[in-house]
Amino acid sequence: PALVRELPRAIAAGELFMQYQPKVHVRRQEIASAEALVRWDHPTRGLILPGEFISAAEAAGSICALTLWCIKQVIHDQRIFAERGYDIPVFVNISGVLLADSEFVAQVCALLEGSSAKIGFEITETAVIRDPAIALKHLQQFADIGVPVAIDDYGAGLSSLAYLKQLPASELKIDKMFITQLTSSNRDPLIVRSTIDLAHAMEMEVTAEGVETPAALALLSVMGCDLVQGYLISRPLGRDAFLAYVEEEA
Ligand code: G
Ligand code: G
Ligand code: NA
Ligand code: MN
Repeated sequence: PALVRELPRAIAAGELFMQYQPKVHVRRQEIASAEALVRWDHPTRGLILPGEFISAAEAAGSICALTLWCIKQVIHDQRIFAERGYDIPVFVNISGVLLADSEFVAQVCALLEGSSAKIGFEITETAVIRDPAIALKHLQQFADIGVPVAIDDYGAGLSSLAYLKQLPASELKIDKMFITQLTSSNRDPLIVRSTIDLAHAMEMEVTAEGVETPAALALLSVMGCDLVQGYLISRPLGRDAFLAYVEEEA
């Protein structure tokens, strides 16, 4: 509880920063987009990962301010990528709490509508379950202003085909729990292959998260997976290290 009360101060003091993890297009072998992940460089505790403060921020009511800061920071960093000639869409994680928050959605739409920033959102299906009608309305508003939505951690939570059927999403991210043992498990390849086929039938791109080995990448390629993300390709990197990665790959 003490930690999350420090968030407003931390934001003002510039202790938060974003890391970027590339998502690579398998067939084209080029970077397609990146996922933005927030980190907190705390003056006494050192580096704190979002697992330690996001759910507390949701409970404390500071997730809206935190997420707006993240989006603005990503827009800022993306402009630096663009100045170097790299036009890279960046996906920001959005908590379920915020999908029910009309004020948040209005502020985000005001920020992004008519802007040249290429921001997408990653949401989990669990996020939609709280109040599906409102969440779907808000997701449609994002779609209407050209903000792509990716379904995150697919298969790991309370996945329901009833939600998949309705969500206006253009990308499905298969949870890393099905990928990290892809080539040593009997069932994971069956689940992954059928999920890829299902997503393609619904005209969605598929990302595999947690790709850690060349063998997994090779199998995903055969299965027709569109995008890969994971330690094999790159860990999440700070802005300058990410830019160096992008320049190296170009
Ligand atoms: O690298 P990693 O520890 O960052 O991510 C842990 C979890 O934190 C992931 O589930 C990720 O989606 C979430 N996360 C990372 N950054 C953000 C953020 O800016 N907002 C929200 N809501 N979740 C985030
Ligand atoms: O819930 P979400 O998918 O947003 O969480 C992403 C989390 O997965 C982050 O903590 C990120 O650092 C981590 N991650 C990214 N790539 C890999 C990987 O290849 N293997 C593992 N185990 N974790 C990864
Ligand atoms: Na995510
Ligand atoms: Mn995920």
